[in-house]
Amino acid sequence: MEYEKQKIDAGIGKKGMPKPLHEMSEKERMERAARIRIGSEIIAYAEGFMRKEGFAQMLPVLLSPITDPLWPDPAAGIYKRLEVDIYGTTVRTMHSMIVHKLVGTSLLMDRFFVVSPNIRLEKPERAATGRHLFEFSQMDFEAQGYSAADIRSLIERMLHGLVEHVGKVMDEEFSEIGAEAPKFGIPFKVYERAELEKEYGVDWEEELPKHISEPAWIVDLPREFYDYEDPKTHKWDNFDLYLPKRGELVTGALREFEYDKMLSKMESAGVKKELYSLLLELAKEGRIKQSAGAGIGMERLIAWITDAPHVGDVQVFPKVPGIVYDL
Ligand code: ASN
Repeated sequence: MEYEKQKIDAGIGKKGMPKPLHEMSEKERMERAARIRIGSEIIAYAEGFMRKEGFAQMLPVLLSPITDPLWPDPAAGIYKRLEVDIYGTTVRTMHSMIVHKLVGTSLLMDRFFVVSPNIRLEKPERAATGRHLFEFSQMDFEAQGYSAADIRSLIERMLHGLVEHVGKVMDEEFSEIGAEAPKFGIPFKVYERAELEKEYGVDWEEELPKHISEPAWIVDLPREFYDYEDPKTHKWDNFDLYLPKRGELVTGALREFEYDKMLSKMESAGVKKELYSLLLELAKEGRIKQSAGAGIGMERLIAWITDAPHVGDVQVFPKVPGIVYDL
């Protein structure tokens, strides 16, 4: 079936969009294959790194009554939420395993990670951003007793080691796509969100990537109930990592764990608290312990390192918002 016919009419042309395998030229297939091989090495390196840091790998959860509300979040662009009834219970396709991470680190083990497939039905007009997908995977991890700064430093070390490693072992693949692994120093620069708003206005997310030449942290971002907000200063102890030209790669934070704070944030954001009753109950009983964690968008990471025009170019079967391919 022609995917052109299936796409939602949002002014999205085929031009510049990742193609399905059967419509690609020999050269395009060679480039896709090189990116997939580099991606495979990137995933293996990142998983190995996390294990060495003492994180246990768990396998992903895909359906659950509880998932990430993705609200309030200035970057949210979901046009539809998927729910289905199974065994008499409504479950949702995974937006992110954030609540699973909070409960898992509180009740089972101090540190774990998961390469987690997430389904987020982004608005079709996001096809053209080159950085949105309706199915993607993030390396999502959480740790007891870590601060937000500890998590940022872990990510810096991982990315630094990662680019050095793939630059060395994936020589041939990089020359096939005519790219080089990015170079940068660590630690990354840290920007306050309020500073960026002053400099670039409310659209700083769009502007910042045009003005940086190395990855940079942005801290203090008002968003979902699970990120920690200082009750006195109202500063949020959370962060995003932004890439030059490409924008957000990572989000993470120190977490809320107290019942009253979570509840009042849900109420003021209009998030349905009934959907989070298990988490609230555990918090009320004092069984949620404070953790910190983050998620790294794997397709975005691979697309950056392999200089791919669109994040869908690093998926064997692209999942571009608004375009439903046969596979
Ligand atoms: N994984 C993110 C985090 O750990 C949350 C998300 O994906 N919305 O903060």
